[in-house]
Amino acid sequence: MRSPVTAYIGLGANLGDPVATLVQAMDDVAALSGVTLVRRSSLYRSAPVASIGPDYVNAVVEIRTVLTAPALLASLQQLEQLAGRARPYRNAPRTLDLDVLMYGHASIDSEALVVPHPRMRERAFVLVPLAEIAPHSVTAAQLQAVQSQFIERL
Ligand code: PH2
Ligand code: MG
Ligand code: MG
Repeated sequence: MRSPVTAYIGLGANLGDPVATLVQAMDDVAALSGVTLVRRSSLYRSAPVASIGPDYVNAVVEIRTVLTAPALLASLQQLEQLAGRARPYRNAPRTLDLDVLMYGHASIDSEALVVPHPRMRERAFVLVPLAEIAPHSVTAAQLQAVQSQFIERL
């Protein structure tokens, strides 16, 4: 049996009913085989970053998982599909995005998955909810650097 790893998942949506989708997605992540949900952040409204369309709703959850990183990614992609995710082009508006932000202390750089998420430190919609549930993993300077990006707690 693999020993569990602490991982952080970023959730985002800006099509359909993003609040309902994110609440459901957190429950769906909690119900995944091999995953225990440890903490969920509040929901946040955020302006699109390098994307278009309506404001996003974002959140971050902490999990413990015995899944490998690729298996976790596959499970999250299934949940995106169930929520009707289409991928017409990069950063297109979406019904549900589930990103592996961190997977233990692992550095992964494969075709399918790059962890830690390469742009997470530039994004208030990741750092603010992450700081809420894992304050040790975000510095004041990092939060300061993204403070011009609009985000509000719902
Ligand atoms: N996701 C993106 C691109 N831009 N902007 C916000 N506010 N929230 C997101 O989740 C988001 C984004 C690519 O995944
Ligand atoms: Mg994303
Ligand atoms: Mg994604």
